[in-house]
Amino acid sequence: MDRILKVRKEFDQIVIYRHVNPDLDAFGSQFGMYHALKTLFPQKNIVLAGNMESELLSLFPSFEVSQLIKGSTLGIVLDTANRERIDGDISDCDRILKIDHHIVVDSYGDFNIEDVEASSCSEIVALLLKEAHVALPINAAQSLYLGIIGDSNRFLYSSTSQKTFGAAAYLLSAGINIEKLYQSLYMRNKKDLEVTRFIYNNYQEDGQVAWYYLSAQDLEMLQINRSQGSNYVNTLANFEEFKVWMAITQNVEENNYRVSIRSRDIAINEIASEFRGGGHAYASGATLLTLDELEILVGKLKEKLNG
Ligand SMILES: [Mn+2]
Repeated sequence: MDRILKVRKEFDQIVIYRHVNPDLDAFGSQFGMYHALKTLFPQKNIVLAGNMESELLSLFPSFEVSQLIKGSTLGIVLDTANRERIDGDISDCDRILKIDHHIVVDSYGDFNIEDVEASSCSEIVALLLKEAHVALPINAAQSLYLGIIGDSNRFLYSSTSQKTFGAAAYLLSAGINIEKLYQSLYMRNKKDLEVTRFIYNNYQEDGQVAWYYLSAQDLEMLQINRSQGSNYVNTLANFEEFKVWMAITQNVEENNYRVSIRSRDIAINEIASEFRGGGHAYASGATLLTLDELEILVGKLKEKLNG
């Protein structure tokens, strides 16, 4: 980290990137790095890259949009496994520093800090700053904490390690108010209640597989878009009778049906890949061309559960 801080001193500006479709960890590591560098190098031009339209932004401390200047540029790319997923153009950077926790497929940086064991990219950034004894500003700490919470599902996933809690302790020492943070993160509204009620009233089951289906009409009636509709998949999680649970949503634009599959104890990504999808062992996505395919998918899942 000291070496990197020294390297940073040599650049006129630093551009901070993250992946497209940012989640809490992408934003968290990006804003955490941004606010930390702003404090460390107040004379430097620190630029946030990527599309900044997201509902998630209301959770994060405010930031300034600054323009690129001419001069030597360091690009820091966070939480992004491969070049294609970077939100923004890195071609004008003189040097690239990649910091990531995904499986290593593309070490596109001039410097690469890759830790696949880390719960989140935000954890890596927090520990780097801790190692360098940076007195963290509260807005950086808050951002990084949100990132860790997002990717570890509030320390629930097995990716949570002693290092994760070490990072969290360092962030807490900056004085963040986690109760307020959790309140803003987990606050729901009546619309959520309506969608949840609809799912509980209409879900279907076959053996140990449960799912809900939201047609375009349902989505319109519930006043949510398709991807929001599939985000409710874990409404069917944590029921002892169901080992696999799914959200199926009609995708009118592409004339198909998107499936989010979650499971407990049993890997479902190989089955997902048979239906134009894939992902993690216990969390995958798939696409059905017709609803008739759903029956085949459920059949294969049941077969796997019984095998
Ligand atoms: Mn991440």
